[in-house]
Amino acid sequence: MAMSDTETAPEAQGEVTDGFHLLIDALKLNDINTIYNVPGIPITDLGRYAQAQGMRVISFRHEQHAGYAASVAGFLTKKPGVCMTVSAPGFLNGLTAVANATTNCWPMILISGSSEREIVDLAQGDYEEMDQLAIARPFCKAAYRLNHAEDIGIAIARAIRSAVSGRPGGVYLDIPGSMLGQVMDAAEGARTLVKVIDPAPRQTPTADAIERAIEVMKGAERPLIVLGKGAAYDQSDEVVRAFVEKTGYPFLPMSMAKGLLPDTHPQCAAAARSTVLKESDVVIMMGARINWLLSHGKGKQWGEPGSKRFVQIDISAEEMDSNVEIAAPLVGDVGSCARALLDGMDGHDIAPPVAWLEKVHAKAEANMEKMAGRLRNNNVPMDYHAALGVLKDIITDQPDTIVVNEGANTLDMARSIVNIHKPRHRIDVGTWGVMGIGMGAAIAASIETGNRVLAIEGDSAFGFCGMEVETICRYDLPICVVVFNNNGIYRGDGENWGGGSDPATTVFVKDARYDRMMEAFGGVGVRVETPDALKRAVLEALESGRPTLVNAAIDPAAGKESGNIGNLNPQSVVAQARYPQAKKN
Ligand code: OXT
Ligand code: ADP
Ligand code: MG
Repeated sequence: MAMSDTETAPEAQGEVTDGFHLLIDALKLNDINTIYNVPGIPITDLGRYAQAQGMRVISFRHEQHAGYAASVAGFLTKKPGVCMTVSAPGFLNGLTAVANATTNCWPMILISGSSEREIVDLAQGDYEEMDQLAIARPFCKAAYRLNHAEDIGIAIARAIRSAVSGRPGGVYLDIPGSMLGQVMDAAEGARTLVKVIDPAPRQTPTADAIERAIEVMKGAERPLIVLGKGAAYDQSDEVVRAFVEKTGYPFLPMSMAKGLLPDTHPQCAAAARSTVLKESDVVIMMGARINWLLSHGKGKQWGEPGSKRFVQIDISAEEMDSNVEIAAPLVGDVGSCARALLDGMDGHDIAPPVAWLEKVHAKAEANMEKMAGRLRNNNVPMDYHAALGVLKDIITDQPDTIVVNEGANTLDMARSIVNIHKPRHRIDVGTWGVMGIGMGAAIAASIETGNRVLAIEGDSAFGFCGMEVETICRYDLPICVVVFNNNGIYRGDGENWGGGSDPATTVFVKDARYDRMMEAFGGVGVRVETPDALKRAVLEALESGRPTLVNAAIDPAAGKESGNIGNLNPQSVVAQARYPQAKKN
């Protein structure tokens, strides 16, 4: 409604604020200064105002990637990453990322605008109508709706604490559009804001629990430490390192814990994975769940049934005994538990037998030697090993570069070939093995750390999020994306088993020019066919800091079905008899 000349605008009275500005003030008060965003009704202006108020607002092309970016920001910073979306479809797009964040135990807050409550509740067909709060609940750690401007302070505080305390996770905050325009007296509004004090309190286990763990360690003949992404998240890097080194135990990093201690550390047992899992007798889990990635702690991979005793450090008490018996549960944060163990170890002989260390070392050396032989080849077309050998050397020389990695073969081979040297310098598909996290992760890593980012992407994985190269160019981020282009999912040489003219279900357009996508938005695109050309292109990208996409042609026949986890595919007895091609897989 137009205002007459005699009326005074509320702003001119100088004493009012509104829902938009209280929300921005509440986030800033809690040191949240970045929003990962996709604009639209009813939150377009909220993004504009946030930018005007000095926040960093990074607008994406699709909410899923804004959401993944927020969740990765949460992992990297221990503060909830914030994603902002429109109602119904935008909310649903962002919800995947909240669910993924919760699954990975990463703190994030999804703030979605929502439609008129009265209309939604009577199902009268509003613009983008959906009962978002009810839908969000099963997918996140906590979900709240904010109906009144005066509740913004407490709602943001509640969302932050829910996201980061205990086991971190995704939180949903529903913002009815009408709430944003609600007006309040400015001084009164300021008094409603809440600064969250000690949002994730440290938690130390009792002396008894520590003593119990030391007793288990004292009896160990073949001990092992497993480091998980919960330990990387905790940011107690020095204490963890001191603990690992004082024990002298071999350690096995889960994929996103790589670099917590360097992969080149003499105690690193990554290259002797099967040996240490099978033969160890005492296993100390530090911020790692005994889930599918560790075969649930059972089966052939873990040796004789009953041959292990577990010590488990986890912030979540319910994680204990989830899959196997835990002989010494330590419920607390990784840093406090490691510190208490370090102190408790004094005066006890927990040194591992030399024969065990020698065995692990010998196995790791043999595997690394075998691998080294495969990394320098000039096969045409390139295989994964040749391409990854180049990237391994580059990361060794430039260890501050953050590696993002997704795909199947591209993921599994990069994980074992490319050493990581610093904590939280590898971001990948996480607990769900989700494809499409790559560009969001790369953008968040760049925004949150300012470091160079190298994203090593399968061509399928890249396809889930490729449009975000425009976002990379728009914000001029120093990200080099290398697409391992083998023309398909797992392999590029699949056939249509029905013999028709449609392509196989797993193949893409051959020799697609992904490099031109980056060029379309003003970045650098390069197509390479040899390890030397790959090396030159990536070095130039990291040197210049310009957004770059290197389209690396990989042998379509080099990959395996599902990479290292082909055993998880269900088998059809009928297929073996009916389709001759099935035998190849
Ligand atoms: O000890 P042994 O002898 O056993 O040897 C081990 C180590 O000791 C050794 N090693 C080393 N040797 C030498 N030197 C060094 N440095 C070294 N380090 C280790 O190597 C071996 C193996 O070690 P590793 O890797 O540690 O051990 P392993 O046994 O593999 O570990 C087991 C796991 C389970 C922990 C590990 O495999 C793991 O972490 N796996 C994660 C797997 C995963 O999550 N995969 C992604 C999902 S696959 C599939 O679902 C895909 N989809 C479907 C889809 C998805 N996911 N999402 C959505 C939204 N929609 C659909 C799709 C579409 S993948 C995919 C696309 C794939 O195509 P792309 O084109 O993107 O990719 P390409 O395959 O390249 O074409
Ligand atoms: P990985 O996939 O690397 O094995 P997971 O995601 O399975 O790791 O496990 C991470 C575990 O870390 C979760 O069980 C989570 O509760 C726990 N965790 C998260 N943050 C902390 C922390 N600060 N201290 C201790 N444990 C934590
Ligand atoms: Mg591929």
